Amino acid sequence: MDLLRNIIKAAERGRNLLLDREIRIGITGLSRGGKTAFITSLVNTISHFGESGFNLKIPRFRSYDEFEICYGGIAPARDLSVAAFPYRRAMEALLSDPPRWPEPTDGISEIRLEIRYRDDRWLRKGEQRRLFIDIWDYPGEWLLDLTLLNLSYEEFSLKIREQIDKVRGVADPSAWIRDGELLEPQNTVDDTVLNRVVTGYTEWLKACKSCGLAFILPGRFVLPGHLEGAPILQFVPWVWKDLGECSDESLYCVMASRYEAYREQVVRKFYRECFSRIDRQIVIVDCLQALMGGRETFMDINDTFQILLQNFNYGNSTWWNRLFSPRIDRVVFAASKCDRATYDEHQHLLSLLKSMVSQAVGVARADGAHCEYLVLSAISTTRCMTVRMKNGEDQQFLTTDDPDEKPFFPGSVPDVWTRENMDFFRQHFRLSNLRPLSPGPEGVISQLNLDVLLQYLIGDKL
Ligand SMILES: Nc1nc2c(ncn2[C@@H]2O[C@H](COP(=O)(O)OP(=O)(O)OP(=O)(O)O)[C@@H](O)[C@H]2O)c(=O)[nH]1
Ligand SMILES: [Mg+2]
Repeated sequence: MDLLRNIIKAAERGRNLLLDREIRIGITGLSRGGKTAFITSLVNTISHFGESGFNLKIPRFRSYDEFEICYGGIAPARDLSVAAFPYRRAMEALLSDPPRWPEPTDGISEIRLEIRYRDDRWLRKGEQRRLFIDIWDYPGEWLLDLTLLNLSYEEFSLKIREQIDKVRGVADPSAWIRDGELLEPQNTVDDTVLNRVVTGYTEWLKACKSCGLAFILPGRFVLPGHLEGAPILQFVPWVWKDLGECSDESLYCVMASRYEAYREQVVRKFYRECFSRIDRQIVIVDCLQALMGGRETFMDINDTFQILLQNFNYGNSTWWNRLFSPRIDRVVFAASKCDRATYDEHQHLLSLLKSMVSQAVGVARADGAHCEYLVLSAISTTRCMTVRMKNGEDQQFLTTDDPDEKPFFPGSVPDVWTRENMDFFRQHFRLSNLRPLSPGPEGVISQLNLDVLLQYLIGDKL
């Protein structure tokens, strides 16, 4: 019976794919980058599809009117074994008084959206059709683990050794490295010493994270989820003197085999669940935060995304490879949280984004994917207004919902990153963590450029 059900499910999926009725969008973003806010905003916008006058709120999603979209909403779950994306909880937080941000994510969740529209293809003219959109959310800390998919334990250790040298100035690793000198790699495991080194290594990763660095590996060390305390997390990269032969029971081999188990049972499973069959991708980058973190953070993010994107399949998508070997044919690189700058600074923010992900874009383009850039605010905290000053010049300011907050100019965004620009930005830009604007009685989240994104990501799929 189960077999029959699986066959029917597979056939249904094949049919949906062939008719382009299903699209899987991969959201790629580091921890606190804005993934959950983005998914919440996307679900919110799509849930209002079909309401009278809603087209005026998303004017640059041209396909909306062209295909007479008449409905959008959350569809029944695709996979009953995966947690549902907590959309209702996120909306409750935004609708509370004062509005709150959705909680940080601590596990994998999934949501399936449905859009109904009119088919204009000649054989089916006028018929109503449906497009399903599948999206996954996950803790940003786990994303980087994908870079481990192709690294052996030795290569992983080497990467961390290089990273130590790069970031020594901002996050000091000397404590766990000193403790690690007591490890005896050729002897059997001494759990007490190993435990201390693992704890020290984890503390160092957390320190790197709090400095805004992106290269935090393995991700489950800082956010273990249900693996808290499991032996699969009891290893560290070998960054001490080179070794000769080790027996299978030796500490070194045990750590290597735990790393292998982590790679296969944790990382590969995560990849399969969230990324293995995606058609379109959005790469979310919090450029302003990275700029605040200084040169190391900024460079680190560029390197990190470049390494990360090497783990995805890019290229032209044909019906054949959609079915058997899906590829990502469109990628959007989005500078998130752009509402923290005035509109006239968005062009600079865009240039900054381009320079920041230049290497990563190269990876996707080289394989034939089409790439776009945009600035995005998934859940705005401000409105931008223009004021005519005494000297006759126009100046833009930001306002919020907070009556105690006067209109303010947060500062200029540099269009190229040099050390001087970065220092100036860090000293003068006001990068505050403001409350989200209330979605109001209509329950529509205030966002910027989501319509442009929708046109690019799904406009051609209707
Ligand atoms: N101004 C502004 N801030 C935002 C926006 N989106 C997110 N933020 C801020 O960024 C924080 C993190 O956003 P999330 O969406 O939770 O980030 P995430 O990528 O899901 O983070 P993890 O779940 O930790 O991986 C929020 O709590 C807000 O403070 C936005 O569009 N504008
Ligand atoms: Mg999240």
